[in-house]
Amino acid sequence: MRISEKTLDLLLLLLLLVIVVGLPYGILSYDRYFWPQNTSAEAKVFTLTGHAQRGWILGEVQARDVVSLWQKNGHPIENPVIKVSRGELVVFKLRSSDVTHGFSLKDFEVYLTDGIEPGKTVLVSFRADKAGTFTFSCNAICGDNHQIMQGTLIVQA
Ligand SMILES: [Cu+2]
Repeated sequence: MRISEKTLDLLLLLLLLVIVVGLPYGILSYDRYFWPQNTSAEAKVFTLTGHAQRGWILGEVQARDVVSLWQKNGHPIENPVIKVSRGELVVFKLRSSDVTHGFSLKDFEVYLTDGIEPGKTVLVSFRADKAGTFTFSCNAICGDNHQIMQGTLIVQA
């Protein structure tokens, strides 16, 4: 049996639809697949988004939203302060809204070597086993504000 051109067109259209619909779904399930392995129910999870001018922003922020957020908050750089209790398992979900950033929290031996590329999520976790005030920073030179791209982790006893 000969397949008519119209049928072939329809098949190609269907194939295209499957790809267009399936791709985002595939990416989402990929994200989900990796997520549970790296966390546990008791973990304290924080999302940090890096921005070359704005520094670390608490939460997941898209590049297009950074400027309006910045204008709303006034200050160009307002470093995030994260509070946890001693003994808690802490997970940072690290994102970038623009260029490749890095992450280091020396006091807990957290040090990224591969960087945080835009569009990807890098998970780091550690046990907050000592109380105090600690500084985390960006360890990939990302622009003029790289030196002040920092945040504070407070571990309460
Ligand atoms: Cu950076």
